[in-house]
Parts: sequence; structure tokens; C-alpha cells
Amino acid sequence: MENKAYRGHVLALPFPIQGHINPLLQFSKHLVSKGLKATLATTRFIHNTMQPQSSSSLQFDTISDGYDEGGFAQAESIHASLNRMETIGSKTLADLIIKNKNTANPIDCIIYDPFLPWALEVAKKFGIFGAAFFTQTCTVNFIYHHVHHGLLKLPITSTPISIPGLPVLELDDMPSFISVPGSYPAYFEMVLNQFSSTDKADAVLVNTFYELEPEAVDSMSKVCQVLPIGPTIPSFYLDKRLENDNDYGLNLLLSDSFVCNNWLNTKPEGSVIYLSFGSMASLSNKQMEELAFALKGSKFHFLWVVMASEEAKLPKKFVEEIGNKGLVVQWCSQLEVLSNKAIGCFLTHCGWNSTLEALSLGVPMVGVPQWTDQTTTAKYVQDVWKVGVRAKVCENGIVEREEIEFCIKEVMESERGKDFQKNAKKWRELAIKAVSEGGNSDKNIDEFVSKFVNS
Ligand code: UDP
Ligand code: 7WV
Repeated sequence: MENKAYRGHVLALPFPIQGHINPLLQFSKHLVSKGLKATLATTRFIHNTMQPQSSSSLQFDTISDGYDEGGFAQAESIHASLNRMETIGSKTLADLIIKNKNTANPIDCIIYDPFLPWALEVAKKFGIFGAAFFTQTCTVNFIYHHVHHGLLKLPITSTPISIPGLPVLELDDMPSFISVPGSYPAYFEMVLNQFSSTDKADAVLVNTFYELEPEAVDSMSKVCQVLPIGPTIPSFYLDKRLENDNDYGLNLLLSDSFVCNNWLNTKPEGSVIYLSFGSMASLSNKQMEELAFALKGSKFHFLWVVMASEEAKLPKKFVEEIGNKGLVVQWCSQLEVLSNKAIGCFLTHCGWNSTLEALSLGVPMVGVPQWTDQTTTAKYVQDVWKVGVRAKVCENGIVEREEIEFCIKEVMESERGKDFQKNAKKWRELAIKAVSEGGNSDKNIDEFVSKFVNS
């Protein structure tokens, strides 16, 4: 293996959570298909708690974020965890680079999550090509870029907000760190800090595709050259160009595909609502209750991912009472579910991966965003991509059961719903085109590789 003539060796360093690992892992597989060796560096904690899929064409290695035993979510504070990740991450990343130095395939390029801007400094210390890989929409990145450079002053005192290349945005459409001043200051600093390093990065990659946000990509390209390379969905679900690429292959939680598929396969086409709030779900008891009652009251079947940490928030006896109408699971293979014909709509928190997966598989959505970039993505789902509705939130911050039922009906059975379906199919076609040979994302991947590879 070590003697194989690779065109180069890239090291991919994701922020160590599911929603950031998936896209960088998939992108690495693309690079392997272009003749490169790719190593994905996870944390020791992640490496010790799960098994990467053996069929994967990637190598796996580790750095430490300083939380080898319990993971960084166990840290005393967000601020402390990010600092520790920087100190120990920088040191162990350097060790990893050194370890590869005198081998047949030393590291030529580091692709880092800009949530970890220190990775670029380490790369530069070793004279290695460094590429930032953004895991949120170009729109959201551009908003943060504006704030970081003082072009958008906070707190926002007049609305709507105009940013070149973006539709006019209301306060509620902005990322939560902006619309809810003072919320998660350490994370807000982290998302703004993404731009502390991009001027020095040798390339800036974004997991989106040009057609989804052409004006945002064009606007941002005026300040730094951005290369949209997405969607980073396993090839099996798009153009099927990569062999054996039908799963992300690094799942932090176990799913029971057999149970989900069997259940879905007994349901008529387009008859099931799929619900998930992603890997960091943390809803209030009241919100869980409103969702539960809405589902019970609606006439549609549903498949609901309720993570173990959220289960206690379900109304008592809910699972028994719904019978065969609904299936509640702790985790699923979301791509498998979304591509099942039985699914008619995805009620989602609008995490960027989930949204991109729904667009790529042509599934219309009900957006129930919770925080971070999800609010902005939900705005686009409804008003830009026109593939669904965004649920209205009451003064108490809750989306009430009547609103949930209304949104579900809009998507599942209204005239507008037919348009959502048509538009979703269109986005699927465009996503396939973007990653296929000669498509915009495919060309950008080639351009990226040519920046650090000689042959
Ligand atoms: N996911 C999954 N099974 C589930 C729920 C989610 O495989 O039951 C995957 C989903 O396909 C996506 C990722 O987890 O790739 C979640 O990322 P996203 O950006 O949507 O949300 P986050 O977890 O970062 O909030
Ligand atoms: C995890 C922690 C903080 C943030 C995110 C994930 C995200 O939005 O991707 Br800001």
C-alpha cells in the first residue's frame, strides 16, 4: 500500500462532531477517487468509541483534543474546551505531521475545519498547503465574514438587513448568535474567528454547490476565492460514480436500518413524515410535547428520531399509544430513510447536512430551526429554494401543535406542496449535475487538487 504512487497525501481535520465529520470525510473520498491518499484525523475519544467502516478507501488517524476519556462535550465550559482543543490539538497535529514526514507519503495538504483555525498555523509552520473547509452555507459564512470585518455592526438596530448577494434578511433569519445577542458567546467567537485565518489559507472550500447560492458565492468570491465542492453526499445517492460509497462510514451512534426499512417498506409512497433534530438535539419538554401531540393528531405516518438523551421528554405512554402509526428510533441511517419512497416530508432542524441531504434526495421540508445557522437555512428552504415551509414560533419560543400540523399539511397535501415537490426534484437534478464529471463542484475539486499537486 505504502509504495503505491499517490498524487499526494491530504490530511483532513474536522471539528469532532457528526455534522462536521460527515462532509469532510466524504470530500476526502472524492480526493481518493482523484488519485490522492487521504487520512481523516479524528480525536482519540472518537476513535476509541466507534469503528470506522472497513470498506472505506480512507486512512484514519488521531489527534487529541485533550478529552480522550469523555469527549469535549464533558468539558467544564465551552470556552475551556475550545482552548484546550487548540493547545493539545496543535501539539498532536504537529506530531502526526512529523510521524508522516519520512514515509513514502508525507503530508502535502491539510484541509481543516475553520472552527479550528489553529490548524492552519500548524500547517504553515511545516510549510504545508492549508485549505479551509466550511461546513455551513456560503450565505452564513458571508454573514459572519461581514460581522468579523465590522461591515455589519452589532447589535442590529435596523431591519431588514442588506448584504450584497443575499436576499434582504429579517432579524429572525440571521444566525441565532446574532439574533439572540449574548447567546453562546464562545461559539459566536468561534464562528467569527473562522475568518481570522482564511486570508492566509491557500484555498477556501465550501460544502455547497454554485446553483444553490450563486449570488452569495459570487459576492464572497470578491473577498476570497471560494470553491463550492458539494454536496458531499455519498455517491450512491447522487451520480453513483464512486464505488462502494453508500454511507458516511463514521457513525458516532448506531442505527437500526433493518427496523426502519422494514417499517417504511410497508407504507405507501409519500405517506410518512420523517423527523430529526440532528446529532445535538436538545429540545424543551414543552416542544417535545407539542411535536408529539401534533403527530398523534395528524393523519400521517411518522418516523421520529429521538436520541436517547431526549427520550425522557416524550409524553408518557406515547410510544405505546401511537402503535403502527409511528416509529420512534434513537438514530437511523438518514440517507437511507430520506431515499425511501414512503417519505413525503422531512421535519428538520435545518442543520446544513440534513438540509443538503433533503435537497439532494428531492425531499420537501418543514423547517423547525433551533439555533446557530439553522434559522438562516430555514429561511432559504422556504423563500429561496422554495422546497418547504418554516414553522412559526410563538412568543414563548415554542412551535405549537396547530402550527406543526398546519405546516405538515402544507407540505404533504396542499397545492403549494406540489410545487415544493417539483422544486425539490429540480434541486436533486442540479445536485447530481454539480458533482458529476464536468459539473461545477467536480471542476472545483479538480482546480483545488491542481493547486498543490504537480502531476
Ligand atoms: N443523521 C443520521 N441519523 C439520524 C440523524 C442524523 O445519520 O438519525 C445524520 C444526518 O444524515 C447528517 C448529520 O447526522 O449527516 C447531522 O448533521 P446536521 O448538519 O444536519 O445537524 P447537526 O447534527 O450538526 O446539528
Ligand atoms: C457545534 C458547536 C457549535 C456550533 C456548531 C456545532 C455548528 O453550528 O455547526 Br456553532
